[in-house]
Amino acid sequence: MRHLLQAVEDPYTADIPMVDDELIVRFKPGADMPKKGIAMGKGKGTSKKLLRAGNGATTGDIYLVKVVDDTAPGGKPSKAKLKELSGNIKDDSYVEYSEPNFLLNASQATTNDPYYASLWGMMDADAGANAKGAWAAGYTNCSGVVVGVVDTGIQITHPDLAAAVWTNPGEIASNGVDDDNNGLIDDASGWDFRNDDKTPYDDIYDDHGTHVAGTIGAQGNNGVGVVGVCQRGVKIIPVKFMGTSSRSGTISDAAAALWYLLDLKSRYNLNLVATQNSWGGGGFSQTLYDAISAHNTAGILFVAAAGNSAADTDASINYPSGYNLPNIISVGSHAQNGAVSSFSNFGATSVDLFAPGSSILSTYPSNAISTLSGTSMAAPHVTGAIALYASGYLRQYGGMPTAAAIKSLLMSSGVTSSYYSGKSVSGRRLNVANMLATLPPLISPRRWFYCHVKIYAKAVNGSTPISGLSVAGTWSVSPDHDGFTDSNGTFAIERPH
Ligand SMILES: [Ca+2]
Ligand SMILES: [Ca+2]
Ligand SMILES: [Ca+2]
Ligand SMILES: [Ca+2]
Repeated sequence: MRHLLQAVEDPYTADIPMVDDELIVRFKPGADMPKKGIAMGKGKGTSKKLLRAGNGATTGDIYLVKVVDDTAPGGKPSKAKLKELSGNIKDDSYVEYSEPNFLLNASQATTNDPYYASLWGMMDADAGANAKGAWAAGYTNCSGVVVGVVDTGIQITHPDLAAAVWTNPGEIASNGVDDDNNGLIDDASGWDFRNDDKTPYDDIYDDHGTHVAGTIGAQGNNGVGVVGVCQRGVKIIPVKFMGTSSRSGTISDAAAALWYLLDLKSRYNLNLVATQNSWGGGGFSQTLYDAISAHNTAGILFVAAAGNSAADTDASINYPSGYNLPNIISVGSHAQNGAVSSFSNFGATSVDLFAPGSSILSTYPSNAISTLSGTSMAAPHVTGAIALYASGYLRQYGGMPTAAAIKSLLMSSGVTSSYYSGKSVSGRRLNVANMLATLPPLISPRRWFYCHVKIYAKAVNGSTPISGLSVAGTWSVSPDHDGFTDSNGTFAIERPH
């Protein structure tokens, strides 16, 4: 069976999380301690733990083996190196097999991020938006989906954010050349429209955008800081238009940021599903209205903070959340007990829904984390939910959901409460698990491996069914190895992420 599994897919090159310096090794019966030591040594390995003792006659011992790469900083091997070390161990005649120690976190709601328990907005207790429930159903990954964070800058080197920062595929960083010919030199990781330069992070005053970005996509299960609604996979385009101690910007720079994102979407065919806009002020601007309208035409949602004036915005319009455009989602803030936050704007026709915004812990400049409150903190919970749903939909159905369908689902899947009736269009607060529950369930990692074994067994034996297989017909392995088709139709198998 092990050979079938290994042949189906090279796990060391696929996007499958594993402990980067561990292998699981099973020895053959008769391998004594010195022989095991020699075998492990061939892969720069030492015993970390005896996982299961063999019976001595027919089954050998199974060990967790720690390996090191002498040439790498900290001794941590790359995936390619881990594969090489595993192969060296496997080549020893006393070794039955050597395989990766996969991380089975995909369906785990709990992560190892140290401040996980403090993220009430992500939880299923109290009035949390229950991203945890979506994670528990296997939806942790936002791969394939891009969002634009239009804000102050973002600390793109933050250890909990770096993996989520979008990279411009057409731009070579720091060569002084506008490689993709979009008018901006070296816009390798977004752009700073406030200062007209390539650095989307400048100083501590880029705290607001850094915090917002973390709620969307701080890396999960990396042992660092917090976790965003998207535990991994999301790509955030940092588009700075506010800054300095006032965290202020201009309509002209905000519009330029939106035009930039619109161009990137079409230029690179990005699944840019939403922009995150936790800012407001000014009066009606035709320029900004037209820019957001152009995003509407392109199918990009515009998630906007409803504002922090504790005001009824049906009576006094807040911009940009109050523009009358179908792609705008205006988000108010609620507290941990579900009540509308004291500072939050509200409006029966001008605020679409509420989300967690009081005392929200997220990423902060200088590799830190910090607690902030505001509708600014509520909106990115919604943007993260949109990205998580869109990515799940993309994987299940092979295409992106429409902006209108996403907005409709957001509005209908939330939790109702008297707190929100008369104060919002939906009368609801965000519930991420309810959104993702409308997608087909993901299968468990164990089930997935089983299916792959069967696929391979069929593939090497042509059209003749192998005894013991439960599905007959002519199969073909799909290009991404995530599913197969049989003669009776298509049956997709989802790989948990
Ligand atoms: Ca460029
Ligand atoms: Ca360049
Ligand atoms: Ca800058
Ligand atoms: Ca983290």
